[in-house]
Amino acid sequence: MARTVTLAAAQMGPISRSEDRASVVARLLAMMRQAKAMGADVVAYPEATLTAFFPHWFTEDEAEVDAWFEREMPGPQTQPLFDEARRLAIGFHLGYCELDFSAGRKRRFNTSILVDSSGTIIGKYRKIHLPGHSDHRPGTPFQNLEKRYFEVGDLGFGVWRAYGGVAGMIICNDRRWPESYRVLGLQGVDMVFCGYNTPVHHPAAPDHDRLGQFHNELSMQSGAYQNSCWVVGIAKAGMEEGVDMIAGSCIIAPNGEIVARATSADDEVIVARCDLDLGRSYRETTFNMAIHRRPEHYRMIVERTGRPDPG
Ligand code: CDT
Repeated sequence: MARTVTLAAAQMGPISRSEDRASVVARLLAMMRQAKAMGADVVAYPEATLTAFFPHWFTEDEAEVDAWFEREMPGPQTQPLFDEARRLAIGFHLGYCELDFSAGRKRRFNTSILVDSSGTIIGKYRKIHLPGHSDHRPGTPFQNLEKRYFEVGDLGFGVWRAYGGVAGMIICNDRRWPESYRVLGLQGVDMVFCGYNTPVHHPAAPDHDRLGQFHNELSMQSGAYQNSCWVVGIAKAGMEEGVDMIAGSCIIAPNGEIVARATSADDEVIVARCDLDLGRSYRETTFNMAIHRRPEHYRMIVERTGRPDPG
């Protein structure tokens, strides 16, 4: 029997610093309804969906930082998303900033979840590759303080049986690292959800700026192709509090082709009907890992040559 699922990416336009959760959730609900009307089984929202991307600003005020985070999921302000998902019978993927006390101390993570069509959380991921810096750099047009505000995720790259296949999550900067997809690919992932907040301008390397959209697609297309899976890239886009963020949300097939792409830098829903067996076709031939992959040789080469001295 054919395994197909209709996936939607709900790109978000900018969120102002003063926009409250109720307003953002209203935007998300509108896109959830639109996705359902377009035939989607699952709607995917970006990284840190519920607020402006605050790691662009420095503060030492703990309470101010905590205000960007969710203490519970669902909480009173996000419960409507879960209720509407159940009413519409649609799954969703949501990125948010998580305040966690389960380890006996306060921890902050850049987190995403998978929710099934009954409104139940079935999977959670905490971002592993945190970009940027932890020190204050006041001379730059904006900062990238993820290393200051988040801990490295402690849940690994997991997969879950969901939406008719096997689903996994990565978050933004993770998409630039082949290991992220490979760990999921080794677990037979069919679809990977990846929300992102990516500025057009890279203050530490402005010569990269003109290639931002190319690198976005290059990373996700190669991740999809080399791991025989669908990848859904979901942007927070547009001019947000003076920071221009790339758009280009897209849905990528296991053959590496982009099959749907956003055309705006605002709230926009795109959908694609995804044949999960297209992934199986690549996984059983070109990228049959059991037959063709040679991990013992990768280890031997590293052991023999050691780590090159960067000079
Ligand atoms: N949010 C996030 O991870 N952003 C980073 C910016 C790094 S600049 C290359 C990203 O990889 O898009």
